[in-house]
Amino acid sequence: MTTVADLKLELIEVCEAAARACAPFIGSGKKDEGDGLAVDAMRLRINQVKMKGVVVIGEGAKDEAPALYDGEVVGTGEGLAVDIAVDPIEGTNLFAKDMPGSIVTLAAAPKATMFKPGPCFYMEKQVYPRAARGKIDPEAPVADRLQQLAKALNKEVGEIRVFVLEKPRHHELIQAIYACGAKVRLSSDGDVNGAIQAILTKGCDALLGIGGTPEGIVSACAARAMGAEMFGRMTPQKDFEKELCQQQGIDTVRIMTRDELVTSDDVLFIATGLTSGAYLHHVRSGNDDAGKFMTTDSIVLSGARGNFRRVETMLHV
Ligand code: VTB
Repeated sequence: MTTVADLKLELIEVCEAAARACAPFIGSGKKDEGDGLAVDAMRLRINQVKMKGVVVIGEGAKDEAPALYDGEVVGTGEGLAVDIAVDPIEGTNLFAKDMPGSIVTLAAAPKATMFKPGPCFYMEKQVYPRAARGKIDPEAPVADRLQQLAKALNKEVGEIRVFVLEKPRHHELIQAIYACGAKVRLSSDGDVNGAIQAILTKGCDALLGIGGTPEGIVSACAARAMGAEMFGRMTPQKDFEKELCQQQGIDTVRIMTRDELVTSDDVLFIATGLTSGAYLHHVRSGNDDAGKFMTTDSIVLSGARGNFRRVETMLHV
């Protein structure tokens, strides 16, 4: 293995294993049970991958959910040194309610190339497709940015669809988008899913708004792999988080570029569908003469020039 991208087939299996493990809880109304199973399956499989991996972006601290934790050493300890970012169930509410857009996600890049957000759990994100790269002024008002985007995509502003998390903090943003005549795709959760829709131009043309920083780093890996555009700014929301950011001198003003969020071109992003979505099927199960099987649908984005794979796996379990 000479590159992180070479690990793709093994790391897909990590995501698939997580998806199969938690699938029985899709639509069960229970989010923690599924999350725990996904985390355990992911941990078991990732520790068989030949790499010196460290989880630099885990989850859990924010939601106090079961997690692969920050600093956890993963892999067999041989081969390449790799930064791993994971979200075993991105969109646990969507998962529990069987609503579109819940995915297993994992991103990988060479050691020390992923930005470490420290105590800042929230990031203001802007994600645009490849055709808009270099053509959006991230500091400009939303109306101007939508104009720039429409021009880059050769569309009318009224044809632009922006993914925004449906949260009270986004009220003004949503009104500003409507005021331009553009459309908003709202979802209660899952802004990695929104970022991927924008990156692949599958359903949306942009993602705007404040979501989790871990999800932001994962999205930046996907954006870099596809040559798409992304910007991020640390925006602490909770009081304790604001205090910690201030104490640690975290810059909450400057907008970071995609290439600051992940500094290598050798990036890998994987998503496996849990519930149905704009670009992935949900986990399916069935029986044939060889017994019970489960089918998963994944996408793999790698390198920096837009290498895209779709992997459907049917496995007897
Ligand atoms: C964000 C977003 C995630 O949860 O973290 C959000 O990035 C949490 O926002 O994709 P609130 O704390 O305001 O609820 C998700 O939507 C799902 O984990």
